[in-house]
Amino acid sequence: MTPSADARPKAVMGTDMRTHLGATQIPNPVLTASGCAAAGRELDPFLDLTALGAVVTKSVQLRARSGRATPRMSETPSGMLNSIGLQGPGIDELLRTDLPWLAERGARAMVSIAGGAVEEYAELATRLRGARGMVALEVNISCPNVESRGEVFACDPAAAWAVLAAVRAADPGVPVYAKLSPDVTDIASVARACVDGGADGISAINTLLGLVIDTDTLRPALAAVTGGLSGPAIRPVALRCVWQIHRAMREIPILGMGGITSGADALQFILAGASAVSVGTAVFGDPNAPERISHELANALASKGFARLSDAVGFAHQSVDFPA
Ligand code: RRO
Repeated sequence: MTPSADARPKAVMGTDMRTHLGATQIPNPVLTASGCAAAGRELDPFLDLTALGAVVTKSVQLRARSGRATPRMSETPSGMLNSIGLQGPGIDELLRTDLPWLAERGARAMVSIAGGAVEEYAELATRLRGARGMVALEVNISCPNVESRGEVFACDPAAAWAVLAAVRAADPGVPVYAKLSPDVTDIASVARACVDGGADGISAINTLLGLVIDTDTLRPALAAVTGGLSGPAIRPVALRCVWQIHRAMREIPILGMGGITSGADALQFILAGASAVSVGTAVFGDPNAPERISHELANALASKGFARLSDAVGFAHQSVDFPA
């Protein structure tokens, strides 16, 4: 249920919530997560899009795509399984309607791009160069619902490097974040390959590959059989990934996500090493969640004595001697 206006927590005066996406400063560390609200219009009646760090748009491809067959969503314990399959209008339509709509409202856009080949990512980055309102690119190399696992570039450091190097060459100036999959043995080595390729930061994590079987039909619940698991069920996995990436590369900014439903959840990601967070699955139950969580996070930071968000980034690593 959406909290009433009066019940919503208000930010404590004086908590400095400013952070960065690459070199670009943003006023609020809470962003939407790609895929849970298209390009933000659905959320507009419920929150002030301009107050968020950025709206992260649904991963866009070169051409429009209808996505996977239905059913393509299934509820799971503390989460959700999806096999949307990159449904979307394609880059032409995003540039023609969605990005101008966000820019006219003064909302910042972090544009998520996805492709089936390195060249497609490069072409998308080229098409988006200088797009009004775009503050960063999120390079989605980890969608679990692609035609073949060979397209999950984030499962192979060399392939991840190649995508990020191509995007960096296509647009040398834009802040670029690589979105990674938790379904790997060593996420820190994939993150390092992305940074070596030219990424400014890391988005962690995408959904985990999962399966639900319907015990009435005795068949998989999703038409595509497998799907991506999101929601609070994956939060400890996401937090572990953020922790490992921060431990490996302390200077690299991380956009943390995975089951964040409250300011306390967001604070965990900040303490693990994220300098911003994305809120995704929570908006299905509470479309005001990103705004609510940003106020709750400010209050949580203030109550722990942090005058600045930046002072809390990675704080939990202090005096922890374990290697990973
Ligand atoms: O569209 C999807 O099926 C999808 C994408 Br692009 C993604 O990155 N993660 C996910 O769980 N679903």
